[in-house]
Amino acid sequence: VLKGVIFDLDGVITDTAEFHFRAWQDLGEKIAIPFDREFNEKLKGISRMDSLERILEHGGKNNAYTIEEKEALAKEKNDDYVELIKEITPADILPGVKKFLDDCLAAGLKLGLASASKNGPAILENLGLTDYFEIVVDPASLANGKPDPEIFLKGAEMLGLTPAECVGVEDAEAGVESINGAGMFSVGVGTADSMKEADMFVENTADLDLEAIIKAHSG
Ligand code: B16
Ligand code: MG
Repeated sequence: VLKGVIFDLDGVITDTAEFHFRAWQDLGEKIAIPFDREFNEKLKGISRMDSLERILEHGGKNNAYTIEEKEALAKEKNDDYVELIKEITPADILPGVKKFLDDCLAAGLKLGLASASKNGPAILENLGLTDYFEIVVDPASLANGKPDPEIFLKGAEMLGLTPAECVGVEDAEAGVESINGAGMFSVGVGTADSMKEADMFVENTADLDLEAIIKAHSG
């Protein structure tokens, strides 16, 4: 029986991908590693430090910086990003998400957040959604980021539920892999191709339908 829903944040509840993209691109220009939107797709759901590693590898500069220098670069990107997300308001909640969250609560489901973002709580606050979530997994508490299952396993544990009693909602391939690895039913938001590993998918958040999900989960 479905008792909980664990959500990814970026790309599912709100679209901060554009802000991440702008902040990483600014940093990329400073260190002479240009990249486009297509490359940016590979950074979705990936932690801050792992994202930086991927960018450096993309520019053939994996060994160009010390750990301290990398930490300074990651901080520079985050300072930039934190400024950008101050603009977020409840109007930035993705289509249909508010209704879906209300439907979940009305059905007595517990809600959790499993975002790789250390800025998750601040973003929920700006969106006016803090009170919807019983728990937020602290990504700093994890040994391994997505695609490792740890974040979704921890979310279920914090809700006091088994993975089988939860569904996970994700827009990133690394995120779907994480949900599946946790032994949880995965709901993808994206194209048929990018969400081919998900147990079910919708193309748009507006199509998230709790009844359909409950049916498929008990399937
Ligand atoms: P921060 P999600 C992820 O969030 C983003 O998709 C990814 O682009 C970002 O690098 C990561 O959070 C870390 O974010 O730098 O704010 O800690 O999709 O897992 O909600
Ligand atoms: Mg995401």
